[in-house]
Amino acid sequence: TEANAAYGVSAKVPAIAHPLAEEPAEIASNINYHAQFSPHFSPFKFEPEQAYYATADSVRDRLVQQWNETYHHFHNVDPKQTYYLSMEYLQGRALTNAIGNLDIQDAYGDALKKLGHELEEIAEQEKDAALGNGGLGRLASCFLDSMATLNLPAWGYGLRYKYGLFKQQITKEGQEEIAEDWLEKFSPWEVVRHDVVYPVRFFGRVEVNPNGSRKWVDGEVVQALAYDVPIPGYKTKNTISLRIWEAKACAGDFNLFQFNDGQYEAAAQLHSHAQQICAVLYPGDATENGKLLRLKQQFFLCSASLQDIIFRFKERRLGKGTWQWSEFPSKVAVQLNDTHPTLSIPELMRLLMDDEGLGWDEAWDVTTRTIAYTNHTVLPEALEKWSQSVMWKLLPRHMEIIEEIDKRFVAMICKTRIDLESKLMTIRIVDNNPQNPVVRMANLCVVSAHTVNGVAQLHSDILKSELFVDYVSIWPTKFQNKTNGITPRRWLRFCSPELSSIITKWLKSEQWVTNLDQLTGLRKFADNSDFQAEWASAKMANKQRLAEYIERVTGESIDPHSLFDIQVKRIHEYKRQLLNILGAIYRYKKLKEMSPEERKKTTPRTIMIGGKAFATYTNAKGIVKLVNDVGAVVNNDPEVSKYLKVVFIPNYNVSVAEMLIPGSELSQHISTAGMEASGTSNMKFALNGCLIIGTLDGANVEIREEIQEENFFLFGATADEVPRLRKERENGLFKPDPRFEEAKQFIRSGAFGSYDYNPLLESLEGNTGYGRGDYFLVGYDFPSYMDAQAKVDEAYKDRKRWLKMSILSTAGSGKFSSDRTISQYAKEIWNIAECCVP
Ligand code: GPQ
Repeated sequence: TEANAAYGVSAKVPAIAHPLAEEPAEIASNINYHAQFSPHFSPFKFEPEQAYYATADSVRDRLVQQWNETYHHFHNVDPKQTYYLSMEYLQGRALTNAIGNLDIQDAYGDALKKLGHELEEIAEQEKDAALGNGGLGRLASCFLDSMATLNLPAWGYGLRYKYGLFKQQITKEGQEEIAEDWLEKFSPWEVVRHDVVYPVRFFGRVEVNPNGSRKWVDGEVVQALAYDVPIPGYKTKNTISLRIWEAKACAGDFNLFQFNDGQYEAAAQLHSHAQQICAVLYPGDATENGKLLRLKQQFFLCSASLQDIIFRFKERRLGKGTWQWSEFPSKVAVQLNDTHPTLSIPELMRLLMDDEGLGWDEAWDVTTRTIAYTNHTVLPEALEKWSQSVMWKLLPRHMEIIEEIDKRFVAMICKTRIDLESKLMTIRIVDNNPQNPVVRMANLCVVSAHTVNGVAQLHSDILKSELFVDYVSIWPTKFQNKTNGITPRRWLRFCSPELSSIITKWLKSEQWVTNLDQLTGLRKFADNSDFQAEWASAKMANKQRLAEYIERVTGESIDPHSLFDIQVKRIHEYKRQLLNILGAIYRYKKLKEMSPEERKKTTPRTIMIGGKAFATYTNAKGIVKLVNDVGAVVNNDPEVSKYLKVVFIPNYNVSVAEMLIPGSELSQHISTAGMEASGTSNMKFALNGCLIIGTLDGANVEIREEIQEENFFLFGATADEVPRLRKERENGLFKPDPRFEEAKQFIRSGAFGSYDYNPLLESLEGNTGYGRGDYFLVGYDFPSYMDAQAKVDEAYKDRKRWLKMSILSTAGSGKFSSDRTISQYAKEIWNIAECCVP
């Protein structure tokens, strides 16, 4: 105990290893044990940071035990297993989630108190693991949580980027990007598997053997080293793996001769090539070099993961004597998260043919029965196309295989579907346009995968009726819908303990956490004034917590009694943050024109906007700048700032979302109809009793169906009207609403400073061309948006009505659990069943 005191830890708490302790006193001594015997810092310190790492080490002990058991159980049972391949995972923080899923929050809270710390405070020490950009990456993380919770045999594969998504700083110039070193100290949530290493080749050439077989040789070989992150299920032993690959040079690649000769850089050249691969999430692809690196990353993920999957298949089958390749698809399901891991298709073909000796037909049968593809966008600029010359250079054998797949597809069309011959230009995989010969990755996926799915009903319908319409006529049963979902653990149970305990109390059960449909049981209390009062006080506590956060990070003090109106997501023109800010500008102008008496009758609002802009996306950066400039004027206007504030929330990420969403009352999901594949934050807000103002786009359509139309503030054109509206605009037939003109004119007048907003304003003008003739229809939707906002203001004045709508939003959100989504994937695409660790 004297030593403890010397470490700054309470002398009353001994340092003893109790890896699976239940009692707070024992947990405290276990944390204390890690503080001393798993040292990461100099002794004599036990500040929140040291306490965080010691607590994480102690929680990890438990996870490792469950994790090993899960690994062995899957190995012994040898069920069909799913492998989710994704270039992105937005895991956020792990400590609170792990403690919550292990159901040990009270004991850990008490234990830390004994050590002089608060659990919430030390949890804030953790850096977000931001190995993703936005919705697609966060979806992958929610899916892992559901796979573990549903006891499914499933793993995730990804890349271990050294620098994840950049940190956003707001300066006078607008957004500035700063490298975010999430591994700066280290992550306690990963385990390096020194025994799991695979070679991954780049460049080189194809060698043809006398027997006609082909082999990829020479070039550069990099090692893929596995790091595993444990993913615990909620209140179950099952703990699955997210395996992320790191690139390493081979030991022999270091040229000692050159080094001793003083040529330090040349000596380490192959090392630095290897390091570049996992250096940064999605490096800018504006240059040829950038493109090559992104393609290298994609192939690195595919090749390492498939070698590992094949190794495990053989290992488990060998225990049973032998294996047949035809059994592979009954043991392995591979899900491609968008086209980013498309190279899995030719890589699996190559491994089967060139390494395992299968013929084309057999390899093709195995590959196509194994792989399924999820599409996440219909935006043309986001559909991946890779230059054929880059592909030939980097992956010569894969290009041969892709050309063969394409050739066979074309032959099949010519033989069986002459009616589609004229469509070949768009539906074949290889586009030989001499100006720009490319490989179309989505086409490769659709031709090769056994199942293709969209991520919301409307999106899946658009895929079938537009983007993939010709393929539907070839393979009518290949296409499915899997409406996205979110994990109710992170996105309600843990991020809003106050609201959660009220829900549990009134439903008299906590089963909603794993059976979210039970939330419908709240509908009968929607008018109950006791329930409403408890609901209102939980929401107020969350608003207050949010207000404190905003004050801390922006210096802006906001009124917790104003309507908290939030739009947080990546900044993109199709998501229309511009519509939001133009609405705010118009509101400000009208408030200025009102008398003080009139102002008092309005509904006070705090409009919060947050999100990151891609570093080279000029208009998105202009939007960030505009929001900040509008905030600077509005918030410092003594006449208005009591009734309106506009706050830009810097560095939006997963842990910021966990703070914002529970405290929000209105959220904006206002994309041009048909453009947002699904959206998933809309689900998080609705689940937290936040009302939605939105268009009939993505999953909004289904959310509105579930929570009833009277509880949703709808506006805007529908997806089927959009093409006609764009045409009309091109033909000069669009007459803008005067309110829209007034808002734009106000910006032009210099009301928000002298920054050059012309490029941004131009994007809303014209018929076509540079301005794109307001391609995203901000002008067309503006009046109905403003009308819907007026309805919001009215509804907020009626407390009881608003609370009822808020309760009904939560009550109607059951469908949007990722447990539902993953169960559907398991049954309808993967054909896998539960494999529960006893
Ligand atoms: N999405 Cl293609 C991304 O976040 N990144 C991407 O590269 C692509 C899609 C989003 C999409 O925009 C949202 O509508 C979806 O809700 C989300 O994927 C998950 O499906």
